[in-house]
Amino acid sequence: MRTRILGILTLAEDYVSGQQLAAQLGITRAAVWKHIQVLKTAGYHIEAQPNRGYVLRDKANDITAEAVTQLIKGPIGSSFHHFPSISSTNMVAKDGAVHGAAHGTVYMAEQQTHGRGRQGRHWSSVVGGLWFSVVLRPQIPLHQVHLMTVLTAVALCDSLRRITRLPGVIKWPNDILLNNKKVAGILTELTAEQDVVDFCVVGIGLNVNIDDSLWDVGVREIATSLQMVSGKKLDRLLLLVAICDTMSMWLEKVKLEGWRPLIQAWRQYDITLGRPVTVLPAGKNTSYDGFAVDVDDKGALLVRCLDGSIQNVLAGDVSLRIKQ
Ligand code: BTX
Repeated sequence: MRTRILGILTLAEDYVSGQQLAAQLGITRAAVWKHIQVLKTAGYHIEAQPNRGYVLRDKANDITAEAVTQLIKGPIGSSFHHFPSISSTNMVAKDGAVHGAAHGTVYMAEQQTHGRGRQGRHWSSVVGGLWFSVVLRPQIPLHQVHLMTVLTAVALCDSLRRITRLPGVIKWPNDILLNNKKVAGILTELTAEQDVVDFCVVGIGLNVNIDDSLWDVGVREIATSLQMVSGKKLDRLLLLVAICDTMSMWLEKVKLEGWRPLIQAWRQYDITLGRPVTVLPAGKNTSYDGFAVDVDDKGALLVRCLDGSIQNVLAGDVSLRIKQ
């Protein structure tokens, strides 16, 4: 609810009345007032004027463990570790998980010196982005772990739409694109015992307030940031809390209703389906062409090959290139 209030105030040009907020959110004006008090305690500069309503003055807020844990509703992020600079949040989160970090613990850094992508690739992590990793103990069989990447990608797209109105889409399995350029990436790593996932660490890299002059030429050609697309600086705290809460919401929904609603949401966001693709299996030099037809209940992409056979392509095993 608080992130929704912040979302409305962030996008508003002027004061928003308590009545308007209450009507839009389906809560009472007194409840709106209470949420605003918590937001102020978390550091948001919200001004209230009788007869006019509320206005958010500083639209970007510092990320601190106190502010995050005050705003977070679900288990993801309820334990939060914040570092100015570390090697890789995935590495620190894996170490934390090995030493017993609880489900939902988040490790975040303002910058990473050795940010990692899949298959040992480098992930540029300069100041201004959101670089964080979530420890998950989802109690699922090993063959379903790819669905954690799917869940995170859906939560990212949901949050981007809600907070920024930017139409992020998923390029299977782990890229979020805006204007055909990569705005976010997801790196899922796991430890399993006897076919059951002990824990997995989902690393999320989201380019928020980054100017492309900070990137190497190679990254500049394929990447974008929310600031570059929207033309303004965005509130990283609000985005972080929205992503964590949306992940919590989807994990709960999956527990109650199974994977189907998640896969349906994924289908709406994915731009890979129905497109010709080139699949490059991990560690191989030869690729094959096909047509992305669907995703199955393990999170595998189903690719119809040129000979008509169907290949199940699992996240982490392949790179996909969408032909223009
Ligand atoms: P990936 O292997 O799909 O993408 C890596 C590729 O993306 C690189 O080879 C480069 O071409 C490009 N790239 C590098 N940096 C950026 C950037 N900032 N924006 C867009 N494109 C870029 C994607 O792997 C998974 C990335 C996960 C990153 C998070 S950050 C928090 C956590 N900690 C950590 O070390 N990794 C994860």
